[in-house]
Amino acid sequence: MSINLRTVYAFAREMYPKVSKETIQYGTAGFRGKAELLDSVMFRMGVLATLRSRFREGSVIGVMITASHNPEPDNGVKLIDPKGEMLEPSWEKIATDLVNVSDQDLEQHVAKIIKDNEIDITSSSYVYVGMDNRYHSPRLLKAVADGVIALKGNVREFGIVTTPMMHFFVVAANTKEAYGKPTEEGYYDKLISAFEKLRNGQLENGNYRNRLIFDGANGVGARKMLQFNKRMNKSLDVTVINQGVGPGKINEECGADHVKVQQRPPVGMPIVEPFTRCVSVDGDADRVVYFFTDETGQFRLLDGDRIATLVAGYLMDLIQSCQLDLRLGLVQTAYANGASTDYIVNELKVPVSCVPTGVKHLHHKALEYDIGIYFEANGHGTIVFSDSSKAAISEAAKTNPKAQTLLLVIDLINETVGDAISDMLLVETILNQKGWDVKDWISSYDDLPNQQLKIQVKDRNVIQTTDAERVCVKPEGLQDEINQVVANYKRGRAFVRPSGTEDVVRVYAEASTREDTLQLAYEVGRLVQKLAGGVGPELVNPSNNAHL
Ligand code: 16G
Ligand code: MG
Repeated sequence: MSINLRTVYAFAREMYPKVSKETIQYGTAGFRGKAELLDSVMFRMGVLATLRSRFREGSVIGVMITASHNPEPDNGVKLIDPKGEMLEPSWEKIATDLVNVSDQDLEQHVAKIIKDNEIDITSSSYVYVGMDNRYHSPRLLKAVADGVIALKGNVREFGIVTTPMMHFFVVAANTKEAYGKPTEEGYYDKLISAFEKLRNGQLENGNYRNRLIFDGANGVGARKMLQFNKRMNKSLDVTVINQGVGPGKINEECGADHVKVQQRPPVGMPIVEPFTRCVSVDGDADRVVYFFTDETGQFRLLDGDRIATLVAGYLMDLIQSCQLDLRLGLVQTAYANGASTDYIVNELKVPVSCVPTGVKHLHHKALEYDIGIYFEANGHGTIVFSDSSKAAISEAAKTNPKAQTLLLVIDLINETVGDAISDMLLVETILNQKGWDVKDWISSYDDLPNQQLKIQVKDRNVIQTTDAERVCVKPEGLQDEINQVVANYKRGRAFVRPSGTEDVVRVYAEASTREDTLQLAYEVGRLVQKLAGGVGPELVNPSNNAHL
């Protein structure tokens, strides 16, 4: 096969010229931005995916087009590595450089990537590409596909799928279908079959009711949940709201991010009995949170920390009853509620590690355990099982029914990445087996009140952190001042970090009371404004406000 790199330049110049002069960066969630600026980025990512596949000796590389929980005008793209992980960090830099070169320099630049990485350009390459349901996604998908074609790679288009489905397809293909069939039906079959076997015809148990409201965020998750419904035959009774067929826009006033950040239900909620289980996923269905309203009408959230603790307790019990000697660990970020960490360490006695924000850090750390559970408080997470733990569980399953249950649980989990629907099916399985409703679930511990702020500064990179973002090392003196402020609050904890997805500094605070939490967040926010070049309006002091 001969490849003429001129073709890449010709495609770029004629069809996907670079329109934006601004430098963009491959961040924690790939490239994100306004959709109209992304055509050239997508084309080049098609080119890069093809090169990456060749670099990885013909393994399938995935490309997902989505802006996740962002508003409708945005879109984005991320690459999926052969084992379903996020793109390797050294290639993030290659990706950033590639999208920022001019059209004129593109041909040379691609030649340099090929040379530097000793890529055999004549070898085969396979790229899978999928997209969310934003109206500009099909146009951007075509640009990715053209990037693959320009370098004579093989491209397979999956149409509208969730992000975790794309990860699943990539792993299924690269394991020669040991993980499942790399098709939409293959994905449904694997999850539904495990779910129904685990339910074993028992649809209700104790306080557990077989009924659920599912907020699809007007995104891909809604469509796919409807597909699950068709195939599940009411083994789970799910009502899907915010289906994306009405005037509502993706993530607007709905979805996991809205529910978690605003701490209130999504639009479109039907009137339901208090304590009805409700679930919100984000636009590409890789995040999930639960919520309900209590008998006084108060909104209550069950976020990623709650899911992590529920799963950790359940798996710990299963392992112990199978008498398996497996190391189970839980991975969180600094955003995990302090009460959840205390509960895991003191009650569940499961070891916890804390890593920087971003799925790749959590996933990587979780791989160190035999069974690694990871969740961000925002609802992104999954569980990974080492090959040796799978072998031990399979062996035990020959005689032990609990180990058989554990094997089905493994099949129910999408280990490749956080998967809102798979996580939800797991939570439903656990609640059903325990005979729990949301009241039982939420009563395992009390969350500490917490508050987040966004602070605008001249340059957010002046903030540098260490110790999984819990300690700020630059600008000098800021951490000392934060420590002094925090010391005044009972169970106080706070940290600051530059966002990886927005041009802001984030502040997190928690303390024993709501008032203290708001005050602590305010004081830390003020410190950031003072010492890290704040440019926004002055923060409002909540204690002054309370007297107004
Ligand atoms: C991205 C990350 C998510 C993280 C969030 C933090 C992935 C796939 N996604 O969405 O894990 O929680 O960024 O955003 O890694 P921030 O840096 O703006 O706070
Ligand atoms: Mg998402």
